[in-house]
Amino acid sequence: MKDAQPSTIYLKDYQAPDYWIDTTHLTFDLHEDHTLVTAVLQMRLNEAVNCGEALPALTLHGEDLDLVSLHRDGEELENDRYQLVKGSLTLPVEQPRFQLQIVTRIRPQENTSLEGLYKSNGMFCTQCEAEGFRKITYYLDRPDVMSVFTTKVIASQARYPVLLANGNAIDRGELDNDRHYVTWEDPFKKPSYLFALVAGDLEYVEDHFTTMNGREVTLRLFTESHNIHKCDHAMISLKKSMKWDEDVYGREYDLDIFMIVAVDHFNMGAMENKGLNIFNSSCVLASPETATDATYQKIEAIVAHEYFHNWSGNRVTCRDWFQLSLKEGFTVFRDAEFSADMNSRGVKRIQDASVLRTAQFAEDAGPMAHPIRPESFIEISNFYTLTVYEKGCEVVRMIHTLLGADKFRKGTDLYFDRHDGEAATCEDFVKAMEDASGVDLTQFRNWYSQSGTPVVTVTDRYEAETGDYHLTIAQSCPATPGQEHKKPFHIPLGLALLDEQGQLLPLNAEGDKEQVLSIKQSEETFVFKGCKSKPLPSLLRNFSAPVRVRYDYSKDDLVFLMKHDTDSFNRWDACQRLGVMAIEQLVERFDEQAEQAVDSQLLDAFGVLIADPKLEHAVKAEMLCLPTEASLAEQAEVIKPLAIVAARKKVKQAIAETHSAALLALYNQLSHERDYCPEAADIAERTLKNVCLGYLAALDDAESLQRMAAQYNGASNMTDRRAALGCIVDARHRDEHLVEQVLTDFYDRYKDDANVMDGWFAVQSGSAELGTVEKVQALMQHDSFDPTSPNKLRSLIGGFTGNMARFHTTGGAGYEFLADRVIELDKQNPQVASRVMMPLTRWKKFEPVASGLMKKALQRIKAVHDLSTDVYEVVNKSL
Ligand code: 0A1
Ligand code: ZN
Repeated sequence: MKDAQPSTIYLKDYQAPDYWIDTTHLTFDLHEDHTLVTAVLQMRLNEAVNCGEALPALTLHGEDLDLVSLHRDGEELENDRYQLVKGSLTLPVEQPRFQLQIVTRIRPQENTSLEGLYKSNGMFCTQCEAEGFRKITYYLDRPDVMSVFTTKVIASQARYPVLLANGNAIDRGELDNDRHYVTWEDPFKKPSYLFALVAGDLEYVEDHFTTMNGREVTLRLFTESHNIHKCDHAMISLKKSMKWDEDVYGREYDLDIFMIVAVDHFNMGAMENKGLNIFNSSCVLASPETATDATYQKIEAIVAHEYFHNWSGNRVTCRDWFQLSLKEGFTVFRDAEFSADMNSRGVKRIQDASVLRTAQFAEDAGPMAHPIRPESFIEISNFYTLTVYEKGCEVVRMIHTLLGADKFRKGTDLYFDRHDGEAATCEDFVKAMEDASGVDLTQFRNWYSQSGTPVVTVTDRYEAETGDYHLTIAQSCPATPGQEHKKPFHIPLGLALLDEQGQLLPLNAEGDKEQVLSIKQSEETFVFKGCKSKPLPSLLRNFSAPVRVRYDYSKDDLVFLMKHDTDSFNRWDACQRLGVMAIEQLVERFDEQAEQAVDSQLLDAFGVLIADPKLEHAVKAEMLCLPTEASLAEQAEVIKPLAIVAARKKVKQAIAETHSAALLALYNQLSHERDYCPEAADIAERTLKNVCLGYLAALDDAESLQRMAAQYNGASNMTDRRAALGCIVDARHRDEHLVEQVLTDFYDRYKDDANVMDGWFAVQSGSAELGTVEKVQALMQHDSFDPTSPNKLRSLIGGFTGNMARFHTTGGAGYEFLADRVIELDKQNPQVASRVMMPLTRWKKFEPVASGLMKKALQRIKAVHDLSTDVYEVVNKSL
């Protein structure tokens, strides 16, 4: 419990701090039942804020701390000289510069929230973003207070041979009682959220990187010894990232050493602590036998993301947490471009746009909708969202599009130059972009302050006599909580026009065949001259803005775009739109229970697609995937979960039956033995092969079952084994015995690997066939289920809540199960509790019965006494 009466914090109330902390000396004395933390802080009045006579009292943040002693300039302050209330320590100040010495006792062993200092599998580690440092010592735990940190870590040599903190190691030695210490010094000023410490029995792999100015950097990746063979991919990814940031942004690494530590218990993916990144082990460890292609790509992206934060986040940090997207949106953009350069650019764009349109659009349409720069919050941990990260990335991408690559680079150079060593704002970023480019971004700033997904409605008219083509573009944005009316956005809209042969038409006198229209008005019309017949518009090319586009495409139009468009994203999108139309048609008449035929145009189009010899494997694989259930739900007016599941399944089956021979031929063509390699071309082949396997599985016959079993048993890598496992589990109605057999086999092979076991839980709880609430409950009791591990909770509970067929099953048992878990988890780990409950917050969009039951489950959570601020905020905003 963080706060008795959770209060709302507003961006408009931001005030600079009264005091700065120039230096921070920390000593951690780590013991088995407690840790003693001694903090020595050199404090200085912030004269810019306080020029009055009296020195303001100093209030430091602190949570769950035992204050052992407090000294100011060497004088001990007894407890009548300071005030200790929940969450803070206030003391009088007599000099503009003074030293504080604060000793606190904390209990990392009992810290289940995984914020601050805690233990994971016997090792000590920290997570301080956003406000975890206050669980370590009393401090100005806010990102605009930047300090030079020195950290001495003392612990048992036998239990914790490795002692790490930020920066460079400057001293080490042995002490009495088998204890030892290492002192670390980080020369760069940083806010407390970037502090990190690790103590454990770890091994490391080491490599080196020579920077563009010839500096040697040691790279070390630490894990428990049994995982040491799984670090290669992360190390390669790190070196690629370091080189890429030099080449593309001119950014060089700045310390002598860069360290990554893998920990099993971690609330998020990873954390960019200065010089000492801490990673969820699932985002760093990989071997061909244990990690899928998707995991390999995730690792590459997250290693890059955290590394890139060294500049976009650490050297230039955020003034306050409302500016979170300043570092996150920008860094996601950087890592997305890195991944696009390392893999298939077209596919990366499709995947990112797909996540955004499915999950971020849903967030923007839900009760927690917020702008990428929120205006208020109760609990900042609830704002590490798809909106701040992914939409924030899209906003930076739009700046890139509007400025062009060269001016964008000038803008980032200016931004880093101007604000190096500072805590900056989103406004500082936009201003640097404007100043460096001369492009006016005044109206563009609405993207930072307005929430909701804009709707761009496009209509057109062709005048045969003149050859003029009129394209009218109107924009609007639905109301969102606290924002009834929106101002028009500045939207870059990628456009091309296709003639009847599928050729791109010149759009202007210069002959450009692609253009980015700069849309600023609520409605505007563009006229294109010299068209011999009515062209077909290719709109929002490369997903040039995070908006919904409405244009009245006929099915013929979509089939035409699928074949002829030169933009991978739009080819894929045409395919998705066709899929949505076909599935929605069945959903609408689901209640009538009448036999309905699947749209023949879709079936024909998929036939052409499967046979297309020229299409890149990776793009073909994406295009062949029908819209997901989640994306269909997002696009539905009212969500009918069971109808969506049934309709989608039926369409998939129809595609499989109509094109079984071609799918099988493609599957066979792609099934050849070779050594595993996580490179783009190989990944694309495996992905396409497994998409085919998925369709063949939908045939639901003995032959395909055999094929899946053969792939499972013969797999030489986890990608193929997992794909087959998923198909087999979903075929449970055919062969229950086989399902049990492969699940047992998988368990026996991987039971000692926590990250692989996450997948074993997820595949069961996420299965339409297997994942009943009773099954999930039983799995929670399984020996390999660790209820204190966020990864396990996410796999099992998250797998289940994403299982549309089962979570929304009649009677609401799934909702009640989730409410029970949230209530229970809230005492243990509020961040995870508030995240897993998100699916319930969408209750208003569901059909009446489901909706009412979801609301009831939320009300039960709301009625609980002493909710954490995390769950309190989400439940109250969603009811
Ligand atoms: N800054 C990290 C994400 C992160 C945020 C919060 C955390 O704990 C509450 C942990 C990690 C990133 O963007 O990767
Ligand atoms: Zn980040």
